[in-house]
Amino acid sequence: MKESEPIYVAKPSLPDFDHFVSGLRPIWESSQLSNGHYQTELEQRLGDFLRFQNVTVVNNGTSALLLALKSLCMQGEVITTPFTFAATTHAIRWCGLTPVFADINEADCNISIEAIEQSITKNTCAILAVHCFGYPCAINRISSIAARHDLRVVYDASHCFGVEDETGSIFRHGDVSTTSFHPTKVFNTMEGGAIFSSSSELADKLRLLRNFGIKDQHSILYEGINCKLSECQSLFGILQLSQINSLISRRQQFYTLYSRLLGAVPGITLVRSTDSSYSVNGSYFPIRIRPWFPCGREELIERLEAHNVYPRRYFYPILSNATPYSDMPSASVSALPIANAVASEVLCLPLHAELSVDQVEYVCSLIIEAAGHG
Ligand code: T4K
Repeated sequence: MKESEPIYVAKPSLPDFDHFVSGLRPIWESSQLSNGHYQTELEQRLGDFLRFQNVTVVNNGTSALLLALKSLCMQGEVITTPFTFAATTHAIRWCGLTPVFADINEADCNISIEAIEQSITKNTCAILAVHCFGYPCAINRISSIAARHDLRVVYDASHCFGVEDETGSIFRHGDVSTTSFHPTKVFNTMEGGAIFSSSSELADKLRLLRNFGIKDQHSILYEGINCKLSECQSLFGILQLSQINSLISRRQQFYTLYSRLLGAVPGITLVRSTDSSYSVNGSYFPIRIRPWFPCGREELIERLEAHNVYPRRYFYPILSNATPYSDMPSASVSALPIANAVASEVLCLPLHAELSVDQVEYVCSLIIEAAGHG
């Protein structure tokens, strides 16, 4: 394998360039750059693909979280995971709510049910759980806790495009689920995101919220904001959607190959889903570098980077250790032993549809070599 070509943790797949250029013509001819029909068409096509119609597309996954939380009109504490991307926790604060961190499971890195239950107070209004790495949370158990305590449930499903069980998309769960269409994600619109609502009324409200809350020329119903997806990006998404099944199956192929090559390497633990009823979309390939691996995570990263392989420490630092949150009582290291341990060991290996089998084998060979020559 040619060593000179960098292998990044992620690489976006692009639609056919000529199709994109010819799709731009109606945008040019109409001068409708935003608030146009491609945004609506993308929502409809996503709804058809996902077999779930209450879709509101927005300009990124962070906006999706902000609008989702805002749409539920809540006050108080939101129980959430510290093991996530910064956007999850920031969105809670930006909506004037208080994040309360709960620890995670060792196996799949999702929020722990027991920790959720221990964190509930009279001020709790919601649970914001992340299906981390595309692995589903304990959805049924979270629903029953929420029903018992009258809490709203928001899922940050940013890693979950294409994850489904035999009855449908994972996006249909919770009061609201959100996702990201960033270039590093399974499905991308350059920048973008979407919100999936439990009712068509909520989806309609979210469409108003994304456009300043303006209903028509005479009425402004909500204190909304501008989170619209541009027409060019919507077009990009429509074209990307036509190839998504083959992109997901390439990711799944590489996920399986990584699992086979690294599954038995001493000192490497694969982070896996514990719920086999959902498909794996191959959005990430997270491993943990355990203390008995011959070198530490940082040295392994150095070795890989020296060979032009660029994995990422998703998620490190965890949000409970980040400056805006580290003073909160729920952020103490002793309250979050598993999240802290996992964050110090986790490493996401390159996984995207543009890889080749040779590249995956090459990355694994470097790790196997490090395992033998510590
Ligand atoms: N919730 C969760 C659980 C999330 O994971 C995220 C985003 C969000 C919410 C918020 O969604 P957005 O508002 O972002 O839509 C990345 C992404 O910026 C972020 O979207 C993502 N999660 C997070 C897990 O990872 P970085 O800083 O590690 O990515 P970056 O830009 O360094 O890209 C990584 C690699 O991908 C690069 O080394 C090369 C490649 N790349 C990247 C871009 C942007 C490309 O080849 N082309 C590109 O255009 O944060």
